[in-house]
Amino acid sequence: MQKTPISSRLHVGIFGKTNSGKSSLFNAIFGQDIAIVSRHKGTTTDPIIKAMELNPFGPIALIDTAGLGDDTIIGSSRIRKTIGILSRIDLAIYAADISDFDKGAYLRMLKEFKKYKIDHILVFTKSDLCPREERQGIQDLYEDAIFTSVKQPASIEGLKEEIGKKLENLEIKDLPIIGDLLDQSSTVIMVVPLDEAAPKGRLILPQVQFIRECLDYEINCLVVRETQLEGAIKDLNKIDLVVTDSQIFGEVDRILPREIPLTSFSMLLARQKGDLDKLIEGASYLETLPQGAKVLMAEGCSHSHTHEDIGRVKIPNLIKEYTGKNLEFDFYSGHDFPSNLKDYDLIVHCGGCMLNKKAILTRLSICEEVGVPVTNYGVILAYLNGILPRCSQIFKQDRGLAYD
Ligand SMILES: Nc1nc2c(ncn2[C@@H]2O[C@H](COP(=O)(O)OP(=O)(O)O)[C@@H](O)[C@H]2O)c(=O)[nH]1
Ligand code: SF4
Ligand SMILES: [Mg+2]
Repeated sequence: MQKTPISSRLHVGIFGKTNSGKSSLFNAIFGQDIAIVSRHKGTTTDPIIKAMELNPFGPIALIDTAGLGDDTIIGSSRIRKTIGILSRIDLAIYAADISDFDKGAYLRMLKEFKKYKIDHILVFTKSDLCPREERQGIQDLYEDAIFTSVKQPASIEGLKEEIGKKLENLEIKDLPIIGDLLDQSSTVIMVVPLDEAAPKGRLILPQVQFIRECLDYEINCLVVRETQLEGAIKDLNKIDLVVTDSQIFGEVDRILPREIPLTSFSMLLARQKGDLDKLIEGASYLETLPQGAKVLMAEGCSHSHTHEDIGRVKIPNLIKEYTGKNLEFDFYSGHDFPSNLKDYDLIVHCGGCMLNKKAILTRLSICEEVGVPVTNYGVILAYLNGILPRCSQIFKQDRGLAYD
């Protein structure tokens, strides 16, 4: 079976001061020695991220970070990376050395967790080094804390159980891609262009996930190229939805009779992983962009060779043509966001297929905080093709579920 991609896993990050036992905890939870454990401070330099099964919860991504409170010079760049991880994680573990607890450092980190809306578990590590009475005193003060020792496997199992419980209760859960939008036995046509951007001999991950979900929810799914679409429409008695790649929106919209609902993979993914309403609202700002406005094209990762020209060439050209304005475009890719977001009038983000839901939501709320409208590639392409209302219709039907 295909492994759950990192971007679909809930992310759990381990934080704390250097030498507090973070890497030891990471290895113990993971069940293998991956991170380097050392008596010397600052051994873990870059965050380590590993996919694992947390039984019985399911697939997660576990992250070991470099310590905070490091007084060496390289420490500061490590601290930036550690803080950068906060924008991606769903749950934090704060590792505090029981024999050297720094309450101030814990409270400072707690502020960061609050800022990024992250629930956390306080873990007192190395509890084998602490006399029973002393431990009791700490337990009285921090009732929810967990005590671990890598020398006592049962304590690690207890922590894993607590992680599972916290994750179960998280509000951030991925919606299905399609399963909650259509009834069982509905029929959906999926249009996949085999242009030069399509990888040889296979489908891309969101397409595979889509088909798998149709099977899970017992939705009938027919996969066609755009050249087969007309024939497929004639052959089928009933079509409940057509889902297309947004690159061929215009063509599919022309072929498809009005009464058949249409949407795109990117809109389905935007709803699953982000805030579709906010992205739709963002696209409408195209109407009010002033002459000389600055637009940021932001990509979630730097390995987007297959669709490089969409963000760098196609969408900017379409926007210029649509608005008739002289606009300035900047391009940015990577895990962080640039610090000068305020300088922009509009941010157009990629689909974020390599980002987890928390990372996307953090990016959207950063845009909101600085007051810059944000939309994404799929939504803006629908808007520019004049078919956004048609493509968002399917999300507006109130099915008594998360979206109305
Ligand atoms: N006795 C004891 N030592 C531990 C435990 N966990 C970590 N250590 C030791 O604490 C030191 C720092 O551990 P490490 O995991 O590298 O800390 P990090 O800098 O926070 O990643 C190492 O010498 C570990 O062997 C524990 O549960 N019990
Ligand atoms: S959509 Fe964004 S995150 Fe996905 S491959 Fe392209 S640039 Fe990377
Ligand atoms: Mg370490």
